[in-house]
Amino acid sequence: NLSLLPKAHNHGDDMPFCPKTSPLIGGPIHVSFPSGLTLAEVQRKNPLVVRGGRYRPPDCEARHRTAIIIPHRHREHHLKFLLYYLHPFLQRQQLHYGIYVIHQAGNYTFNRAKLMNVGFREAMKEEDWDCLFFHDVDLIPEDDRNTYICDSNPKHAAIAMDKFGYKLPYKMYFGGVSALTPLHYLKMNGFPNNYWGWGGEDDDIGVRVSLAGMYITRPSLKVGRYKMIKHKLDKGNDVNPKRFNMLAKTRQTWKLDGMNTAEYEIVSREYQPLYTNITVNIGTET
Ligand code: BGN
Repeated sequence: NLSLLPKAHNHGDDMPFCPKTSPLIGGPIHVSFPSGLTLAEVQRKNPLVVRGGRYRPPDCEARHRTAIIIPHRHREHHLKFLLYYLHPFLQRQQLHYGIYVIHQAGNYTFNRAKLMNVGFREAMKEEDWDCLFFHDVDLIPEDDRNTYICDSNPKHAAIAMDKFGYKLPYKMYFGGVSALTPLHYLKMNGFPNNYWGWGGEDDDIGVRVSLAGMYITRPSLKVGRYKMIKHKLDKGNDVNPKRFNMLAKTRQTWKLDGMNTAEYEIVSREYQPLYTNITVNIGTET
């Protein structure tokens, strides 16, 4: 009797598409940071997440394939909370998704934007993602309706962060969390490789969007809400004093520096239960 055989999770032709709006999403999420939380606990709560932090809805064919790219160094504590919230959040949205942590090797000054270039290239080698979310490790989305899918133009998702009083700090702000399709990303030659340390790289990226003939879309203030996990400026991520000069030149530099010139060496690629960890040597300032 065939009907007694266990039903394999089959992603063949016979699965219906997921509904356009997931029936599983709610509204605001209450975000707190439970002490004593462990990655093992997060794993236990997300039994359908497979090696490398990948997931596909079990009963329907996802309409969207989203990669989350998280630049990282010495923030294991933040990463744990982000994974705790992000996995169930993305599953409620019925996405096919994967989480990539891009870990900068060594102790040289941090370079957030270059790590994003690494994440883009390495993630696209693995799967045909149709949307990439470039995500700071310390920002937790606070509303289920903040859908992690791409728009027809680059999207700035972190429009309302608690540390800025749930408002945009300035009109051109493009920091925290943004979402681009591979086409958007390549059209603007990715992100700059030469912003070492804190500040300015997100503004440069915002300028690239418009220089490449695109514009920034945003969710509503009510939906694009994020809680930031409090922290001090990290060691190895000093404020970049060159950022003003560099920003003034983006128009001259964006085609000469970016995805087309990103050079790096992969140190390791580990498929952890809740994320893919790519450790990379991105060199130093020249
Ligand atoms: C801005 C920074 C951004 C940062 C936001 C929010 C600069 C460039 C000089 C104009 N930009 O001032 O990188 O994300 O604050 O903290 O420093």
